[in-house]
Amino acid sequence: ETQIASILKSSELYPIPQSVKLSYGTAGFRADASLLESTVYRVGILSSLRSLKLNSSTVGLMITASHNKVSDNGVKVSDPSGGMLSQEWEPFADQIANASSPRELVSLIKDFVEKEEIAIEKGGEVWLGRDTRPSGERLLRAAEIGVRSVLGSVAVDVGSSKLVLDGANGVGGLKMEVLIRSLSDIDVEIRNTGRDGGVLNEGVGADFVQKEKVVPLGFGVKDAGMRCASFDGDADRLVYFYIPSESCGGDKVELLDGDKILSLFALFIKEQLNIIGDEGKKCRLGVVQTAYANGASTDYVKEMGLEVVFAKTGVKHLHEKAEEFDVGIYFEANGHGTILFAECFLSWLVGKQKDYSEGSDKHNAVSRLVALSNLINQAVGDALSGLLLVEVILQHMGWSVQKWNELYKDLPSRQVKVEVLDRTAVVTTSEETEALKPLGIQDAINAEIKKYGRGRAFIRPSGTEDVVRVYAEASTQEAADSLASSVAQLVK
Ligand code: NG1
Repeated sequence: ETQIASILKSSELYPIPQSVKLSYGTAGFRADASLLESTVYRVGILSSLRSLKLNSSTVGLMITASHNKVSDNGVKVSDPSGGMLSQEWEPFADQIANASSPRELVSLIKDFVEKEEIAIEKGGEVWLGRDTRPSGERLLRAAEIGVRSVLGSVAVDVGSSKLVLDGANGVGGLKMEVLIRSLSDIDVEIRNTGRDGGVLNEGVGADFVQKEKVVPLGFGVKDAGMRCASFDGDADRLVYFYIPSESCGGDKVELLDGDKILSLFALFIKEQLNIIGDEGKKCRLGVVQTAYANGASTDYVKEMGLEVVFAKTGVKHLHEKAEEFDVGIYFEANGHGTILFAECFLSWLVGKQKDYSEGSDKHNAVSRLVALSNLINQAVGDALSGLLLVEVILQHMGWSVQKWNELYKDLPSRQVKVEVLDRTAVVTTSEETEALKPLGIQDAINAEIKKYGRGRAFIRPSGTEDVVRVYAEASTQEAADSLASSVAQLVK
């Protein structure tokens, strides 16, 4: 039942175009790229089933229209041998590609699964690839959703996917242009370099994208589904985002902020320590966040078994606390952070690199951690090294930005700033989560918080602008907005 519901739900996203009949031709389906999303999504489902039929062996799904014109695209499936999909499955491909409704699609799949005696429980594995056609990213995403709508099946993006970077019209974009010339296996398109007259941090950059949760200038629906990132003006902050395909012209983004970057790093490091085994598990891996961290991210890292401590806003405070761990990961929600390795833990790792035999799982895990410690900027976080580490981990996991985003779902939040005559009138506790002055204001804030499910809010004076900042979190966006605005009223 949940399997059927999963396919019904995802197929709603990919309605079939009117009056087009598609057939699995000489080398898969080919058509004008604008007609192919529903077909590629359905071929994703077929590929998962093919993998399941063959004991979860890896099946390939390739998006290309080969020598045809660039506005065309296509999709073909390879069997685990590397050769073309067995011709016996082609009629099924034709049937599902042309199924006129989600119900008909589900019924065709059900009949086929029974006929072929496919055990659906195990989960299949499909590797996704594409050529350089601009429509490829969007179609690859459709394929991924198709593969994963067969519950338990995994889609591995084997690379070639481009990152689009917003340089905030600042120094980071310019330096990134130089850096990528010396790198292989990474394809980055840089926008907002400042050369075309754009203004520093104006409608662009990490702070804008994180606080407003909308696309920066120079980005739009044409980039739907693409993996995008923003630096801030001096390139010490980094956030990722993508434009959801269902946004239909709106300017909203799905934001992957500093908390999500921290969670990805924590997961990767934890995995390597697990591979090292009992000795690895002795490593004190900890996380430092501020009161601005999304509550869902804190829950996520705690569930992973990591220690979480809180520091005052400003990386100098986080850095200090991260130094207390063997490996300390710190990030502000705005995307400023890094990972610190204690000297003695690093020498232990280097020693182990010599002990373990080359090519063994443990040797690989230790080597990955040593490489990570060299890649990341341990002096203080910088967006360039942070971006390279995110890219490497995503490639290692075979993850898309959408898959990464699913680590946990952010609790809706809202930040506003209030201009006041004297911001020093607001005095907070050391963790900045409670206001001690003006007298009575915290009680009033608490009374507001109580009105909302999963409500949380605090105020603090900015250390960089003449404002008092208000942060609010709640179970819906409307509730978070309304809590933020009523707390802002109390500050005025
Ligand atoms: P203030 O203005 O003190 O909130 C802001 C950021 C800090 C830090 C500093 C330095 C927020 C809420 N605050 O500090 O995290 O990045 O600027 O740039 O993002």
